Amino acid sequence: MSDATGPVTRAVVALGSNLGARDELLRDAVAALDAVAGVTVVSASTPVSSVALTPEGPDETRPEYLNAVALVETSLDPIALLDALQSIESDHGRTRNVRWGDRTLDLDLVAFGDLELETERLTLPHPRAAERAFVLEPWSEIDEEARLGSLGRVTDLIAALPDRTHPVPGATRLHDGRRASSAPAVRDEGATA
Ligand code: PH2
Ligand code: MG
Ligand code: MG
Repeated sequence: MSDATGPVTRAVVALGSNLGARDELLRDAVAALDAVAGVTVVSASTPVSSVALTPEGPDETRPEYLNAVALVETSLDPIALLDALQSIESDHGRTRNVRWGDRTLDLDLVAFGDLELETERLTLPHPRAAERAFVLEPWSEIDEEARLGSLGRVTDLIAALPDRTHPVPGATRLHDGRRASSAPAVRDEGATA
């Protein structure tokens, strides 16, 4: 199905959920993403909590979001990756009736290597990512050096934002970042060094 022989690109995927078993939905989505032929999840952040953003601004009367970011390596082209994201959304009960409405699962392609693209279906980098703490903060957790296209360092963009996300007590990373590396999966609990 996928072209596994194509060049490998590092892509950034933002995950969000404000309906249902949110943490489980995000974890399932990361596993489903990793299972797509031609996609390997390199790491995925700890979920954070954020107030629902609407076209009128933050709305505390709406269910809160859990948001996270996954870094993937893919041999797919950006549209094929977008198709895969949308099919994972549908598999997890996502319906598309209200723009910016409450949703079980939202998977947004934030960046695809350094590619700049503007088509009806897909704009890269994601045109609103720079304003969204719920994208930039989890991204910087898993890539401190991340840059958002010509807009510069993600950590600098975060510093310029008025709002913050909130940590979720007891939350753990959606992907530990070891599976995709060549390093053995050794746990370091109990190490004293
Ligand atoms: N996604 C939206 C609309 N509003 N608000 C938060 N906090 N997090 C989101 O992921 C989000 C949102 C549309 O995709
Ligand atoms: Mg979105
Ligand atoms: Mg979306």
